[in-house]
Amino acid sequence: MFGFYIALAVFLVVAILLLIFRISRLINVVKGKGEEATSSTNNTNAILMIVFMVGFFGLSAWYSWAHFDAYDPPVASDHGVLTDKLFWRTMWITGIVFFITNVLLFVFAYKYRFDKNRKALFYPHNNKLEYLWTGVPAIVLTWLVISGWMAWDGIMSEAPEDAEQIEIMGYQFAWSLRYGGMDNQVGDYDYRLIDAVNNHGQDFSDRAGFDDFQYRDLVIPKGKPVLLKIRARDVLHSVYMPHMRLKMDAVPGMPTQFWFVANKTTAEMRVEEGNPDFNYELACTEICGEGHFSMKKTVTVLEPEEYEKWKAEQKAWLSKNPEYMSQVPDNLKELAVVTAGINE
Ligand SMILES: [Cu+2]
Repeated sequence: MFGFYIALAVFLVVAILLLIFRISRLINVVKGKGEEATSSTNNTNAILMIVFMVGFFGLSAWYSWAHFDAYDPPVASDHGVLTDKLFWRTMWITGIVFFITNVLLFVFAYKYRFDKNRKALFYPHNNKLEYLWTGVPAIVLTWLVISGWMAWDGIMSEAPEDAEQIEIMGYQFAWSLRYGGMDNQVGDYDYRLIDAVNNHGQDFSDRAGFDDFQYRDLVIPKGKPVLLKIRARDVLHSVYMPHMRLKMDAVPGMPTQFWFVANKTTAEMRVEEGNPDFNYELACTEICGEGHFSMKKTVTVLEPEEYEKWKAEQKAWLSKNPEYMSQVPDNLKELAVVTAGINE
């Protein structure tokens, strides 16, 4: 509500200034004062430049300060620490340059407005200045781009062999999660095998899928690589985990992936934030239809031993849906029964 009042106040001030400006112009036109009219227009414009500058920087500063926690959630992944560092470095450098150049822009527009007694200085060229303002930005930007590129290269590299594989599939309007099970490998799928029960279209000729299980939320271990295998069943969705600094589109027909290492458990973050109700979250960040808002999942980060214990308690999808044994090739049936823990 406070924000609304400020916006309203700014709007009213601008409206009043515009009216004053317009009335004073009209008075000058009626009085037939051409030159004075120009000078009064210039003065009004010059003052508005300063008003806009102060208003713009004031509101930006207020917003950045008041809502800082909302757009800077605490970081909880290894690569997130690195991308945060890159982000803030870039923010400081570009922010300072932005501030200086824009203050100069507005102050100069104010200070050097037309004055019939002042003659402009003709200053066509200066090689030193050209070198300086071409060279310095070129070096700084190259440094920023290359350090960002190297970080991206590391983040997008192949996931380690021992990564926990979890398939996350977006559809209108939810996420569905399939875990790799004890072998950490998510089994193959084929969209043509999707039916009302086999929602991931799991292909039962792949033995890696026999122990796969589904769970309603994302549960991951701390300090261990997790590989999200991302897909979409209908339209474009996007996996977003702000605390993990993770975002990757889920594209129908084009599997994507993202691997990361969480470095703080949910319990640790609850203590750190002083909030016993804290939970990491996963959301869809691609407007994918009218139910987009409901594509949210809780993410639980556990200590590695707790995670292994939780994983061992989960029942393979095949053991919960044994009728799909008919899709398992004959030579793998025995293996499937044992791996999926059917009839235990
Ligand atoms: Cu979505």
